[in-house]
Amino acid sequence: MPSAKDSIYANPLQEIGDFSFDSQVVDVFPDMIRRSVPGYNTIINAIGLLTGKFAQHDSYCYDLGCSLGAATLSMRQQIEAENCTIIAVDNSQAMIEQLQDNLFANTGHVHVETRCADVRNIDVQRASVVVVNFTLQFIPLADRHALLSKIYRGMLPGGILIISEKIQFNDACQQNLQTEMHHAFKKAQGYSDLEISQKRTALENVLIPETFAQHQQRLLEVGFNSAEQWFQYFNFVSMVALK
Ligand code: GEK
Repeated sequence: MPSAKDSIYANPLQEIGDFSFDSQVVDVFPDMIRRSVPGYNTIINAIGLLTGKFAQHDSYCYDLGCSLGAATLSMRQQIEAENCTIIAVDNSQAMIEQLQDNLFANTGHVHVETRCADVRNIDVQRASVVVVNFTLQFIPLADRHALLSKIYRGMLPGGILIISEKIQFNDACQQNLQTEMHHAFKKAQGYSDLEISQKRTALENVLIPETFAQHQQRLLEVGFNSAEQWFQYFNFVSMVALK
């Protein structure tokens, strides 16, 4: 997906409001996420490979917090199971509208249904694959358990949940090191110190990271047989949980 360059935080802002997924963000989103999330492309590719293995006949594959559909398109490419539908959900109207254009330009044999909705309000059913790629971190802490429990209950036996998150660390030295290295990653991608610091302020009350242990414990609590990390690049991880 071609994208305009992200320069939203390049100039000093009088007041930095909370980050939101509006049309200004949509226009630069592919560039923004690739230059901000270490390992993003690797994770998107792996989501396709895992979906190819786990998608079952007569089932649904969900992409929750799908943004412009990078994971959806990767899943679509790899699904061989018959009668499998991808359900792509995001509560940003601007994201869903652009996703619909992206899907129009992408031909694939797997049907994709888009929904503009809050992931907390949708039904999950007959799911063989559920992807929550950097979305849970934007859900209020108090709602995360209920959301994952609903996902678990809506999954078929043998199903997989792929969940990627920015994480934090209990150990202060690790927290400082991994944060510093994430900023080094962003600088190497061309972001200035001002852009990094203004974006951090905008995300402060919006993106709430947890530790890997908290994620793992919750996934086991809601019922998954196992939950492990398959990828980490500084303070960004991707996990797989099996039903
Ligand atoms: C990707 N998965 O490219 N309900 C629905 N959508 C939500 C909610 C909610 N309650 N809260 C946030 N979102 C994508 C990247 S971006 C991650 C995901 C990032 C949506 C929000 O509108 C946005 O599109 C997405 O979750 C998070 O693989 O920008 O760091």
